[in-house]
Amino acid sequence: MNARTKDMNIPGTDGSTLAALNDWVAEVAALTRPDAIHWCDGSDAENAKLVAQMEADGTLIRLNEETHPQSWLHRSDPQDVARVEHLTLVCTPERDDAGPNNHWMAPEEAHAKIDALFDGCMQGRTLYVIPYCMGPIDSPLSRCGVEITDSPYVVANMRIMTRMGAPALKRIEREGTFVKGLHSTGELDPDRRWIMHFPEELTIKSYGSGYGGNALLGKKCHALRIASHQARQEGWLAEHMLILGVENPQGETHYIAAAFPSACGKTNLAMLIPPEGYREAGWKIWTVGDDICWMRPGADGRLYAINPEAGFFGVAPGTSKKSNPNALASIQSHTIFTNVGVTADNQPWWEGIDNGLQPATDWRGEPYDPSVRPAAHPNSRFTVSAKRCPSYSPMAEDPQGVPISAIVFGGRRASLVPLVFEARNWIHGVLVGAAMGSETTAAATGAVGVMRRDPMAMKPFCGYNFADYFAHWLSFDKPGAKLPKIFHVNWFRKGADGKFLWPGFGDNLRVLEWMIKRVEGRADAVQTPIGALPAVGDLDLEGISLTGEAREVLFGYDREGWRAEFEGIGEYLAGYGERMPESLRNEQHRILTQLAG
Ligand code: SAT
Ligand code: MN
Repeated sequence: MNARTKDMNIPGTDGSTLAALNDWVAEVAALTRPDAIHWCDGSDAENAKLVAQMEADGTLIRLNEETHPQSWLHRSDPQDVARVEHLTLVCTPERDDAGPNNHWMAPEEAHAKIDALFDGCMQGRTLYVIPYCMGPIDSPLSRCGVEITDSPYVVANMRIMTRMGAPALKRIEREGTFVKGLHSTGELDPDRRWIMHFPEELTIKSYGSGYGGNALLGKKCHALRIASHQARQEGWLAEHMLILGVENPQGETHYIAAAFPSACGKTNLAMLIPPEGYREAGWKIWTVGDDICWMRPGADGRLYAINPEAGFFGVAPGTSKKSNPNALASIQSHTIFTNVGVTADNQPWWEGIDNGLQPATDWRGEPYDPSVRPAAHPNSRFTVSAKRCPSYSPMAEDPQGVPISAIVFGGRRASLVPLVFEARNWIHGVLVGAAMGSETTAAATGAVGVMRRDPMAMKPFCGYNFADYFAHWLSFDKPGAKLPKIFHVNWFRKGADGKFLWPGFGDNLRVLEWMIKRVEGRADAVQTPIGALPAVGDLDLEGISLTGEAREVLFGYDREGWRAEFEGIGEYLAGYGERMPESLRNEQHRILTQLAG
């Protein structure tokens, strides 16, 4: 315990055998001046106590115990419902190391700004120390961190989303290193809010928000922004990707990692239920993860992936028995719902749940009136353990990870982009990822539905300069590497009437099947400048009917439109200046020339 905390007589700063951890807790306690310090062990008893306390003070509202046992509703501050990208900073000594893709502040200035907010902010509150492990506790691919927070809601969510408590602390003490995450909900004032990252110091500081991606520091802050920086130094990849296993009727399983921006259906794809004909034939989908993927080359040259998370923080609206029965089954019990509506008998309710019930109260706690606001906030969420998911893969707990056969990039594109295409090779695949565009969603504050470049779905999450990030991706292409094939998909193409042309959901397996056959060298494709596209007949479309327009645009490509797109991609890459790898600029140029020729 350091001198200052001893003077202040704050007991409990020495909860670990690791001096570096005790010293940091003491330092934070001296700054934030909590009434008490609690080291989380992750036990059921600890959780029950915290939940009871939150029920008593109204932070959590118990839902219908008969229909939704051990489930709670949390209503956040109405001004605190999504990630705040404009207040999220990467604080590297050199501005260029954060890159044009990040908001930046010099570390010294950033520390001073946020420490002034932390000063005394935990008076009257308890400081919780949360040791956590991202990934299976015994995996060499996993990494640990400690989050300090004054929010019991954060503790309860971190317990579901990470391997939290005593086993994580043991690993941290053995390894001696951990990512430091300091969080306080502060006053929940949007003008006193920052989410700051100090990659060189393996440190995160977050003040003034209790929302998921801003406050559960193991998730986007550690597992993506800080981890992407670590991954670059250590030769691996930290990606905004779901991981799923596709088991064919012969019992062989291929694992696929797929990157889509927030709220573009990663959870739905990760938990896909095969269409009837496929199910009868014996196809199965195994869920490994729905949001984050850490991959590294194995001894055999293939990429092996783990899901660093232990739970799902999924978007509630639109989740139904039809769209995602596995998610719905997962959240029948032991779930924390945030900002959903409730029925008169206290069951959770959201737009698109399609269960025949009606909401009585909206997410603000007011009587439901559809002319005022939707029952559930568009970015309302459920937090649930991955083990509750019927399709959860036993391989998700394998310390060695799963071998990846295909990487998929995708976005929300109403026009131009066909259903699926395959990259020529790794360089082209990296360009496909780098050029990704998508329409914005409610997962971040700001306008919804605006097309923006979101390379590899990492725009809000890459902890360093995108140009260096693309170079890092390219570096995996070396002798002996057996890299996955790279594909691009678009489930969101619309017809002239503004309606989606592809049925999506379970039928997306038809596209995955084609990819796997391509990996195995058993499917045809049509070569075009943008990549290899299936002909309509190359996909199994039995059991669905597509309009003539759908067949034409989902499986075709518009040369003129793509030429304009590639000009835009060229301008986008040029925005990164000299740091942009030459091979990527050459690849863009090569394709543009073909499209123009
Ligand atoms: O809020 S989170 O960042 O955790 C979820 C998301 O936006 O993907
Ligand atoms: Mn996400």
